[in-house]
Amino acid sequence: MKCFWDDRQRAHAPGGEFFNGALHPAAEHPGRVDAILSAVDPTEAPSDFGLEPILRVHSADYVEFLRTAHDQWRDAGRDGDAFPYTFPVVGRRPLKLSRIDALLGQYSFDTSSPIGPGTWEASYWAVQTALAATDAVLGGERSAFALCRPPGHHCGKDYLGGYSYLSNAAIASEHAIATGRTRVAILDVDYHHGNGTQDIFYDRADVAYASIHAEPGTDYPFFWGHADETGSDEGEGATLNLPLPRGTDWSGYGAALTQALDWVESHQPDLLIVSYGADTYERDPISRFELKTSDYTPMARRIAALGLPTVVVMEGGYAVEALGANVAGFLSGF
Ligand code: OKP
Ligand code: ZN
Repeated sequence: MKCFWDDRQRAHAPGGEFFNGALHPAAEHPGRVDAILSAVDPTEAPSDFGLEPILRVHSADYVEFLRTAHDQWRDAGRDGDAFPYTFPVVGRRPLKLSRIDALLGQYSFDTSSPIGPGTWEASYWAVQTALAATDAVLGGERSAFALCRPPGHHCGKDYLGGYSYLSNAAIASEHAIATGRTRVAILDVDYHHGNGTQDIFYDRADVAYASIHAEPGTDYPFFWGHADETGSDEGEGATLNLPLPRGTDWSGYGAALTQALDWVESHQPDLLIVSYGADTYERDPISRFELKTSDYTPMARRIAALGLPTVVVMEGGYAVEALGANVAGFLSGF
């Protein structure tokens, strides 16, 4: 299996994330890729597909904000990473915002996703990595792995959050559609619901989104990922959410996976994108499922058994000591 990686993804190195009333060490840090690279050998570097595929998913004003936010933060005399502190939850409307603090609130939904000097560069190359892996599969490879960081499944067309800034999986999906595929399915097996990916394709039938994740009643991102979120308009029925309780182990997970795989198959996609998070692992520091390292190979085998051209895009996974084995185990199933 071809594995894609670009070293510029290390440029995002948040100093911390804010939750429970305090700044904590960032769970999503460059050490995660060191762990993965110790067990997986990425032989492929992405070429540069430019901004065009990004702008098929994200709004131009959001992209411009992300590209310049840290410079604006510095121009405002601030040190360190840029954080939002005020959010327009009562409704966003097209105001002419200029103050960096207003922009940060407008384009963020949480405080776990700081913008540092290298956030744009890393996010940009994460996207290019996902695009290169997708191109390989569209060109005939059965499967490919995109070692992406920061992850992407929480950010939307015009907002960041959940350690996500650009939607690697959504951009890869749109790239496949733009280059002639008719139907794409995204299977999201990260511990957290991929609210951003869901939001981007919620009203569309051509990109189906299925997710197995922790119940939003107990876990981040809280507001999305309920079983009754099934899509809207033309996309009605093209979203599937399978929330599972904390403590779920392979027996419970495997049953949900059967359901998700049947559903994916029924959509007859030309391409499958797997948003793979290793944070379902039993000792993940921010998650509460009970999967073991030995569960990832059978999990991947069952996905591979669909027989679809498949791009695996890296999302979360924070137990650094086991991350290499969990990712390598998963990939070996293909
Ligand atoms: C990103 B991905 C920590 C609160 C942090 C953010 C979680 C983002 C997960 N207790 N919340 O889906 O792995
Ligand atoms: Zn996650």
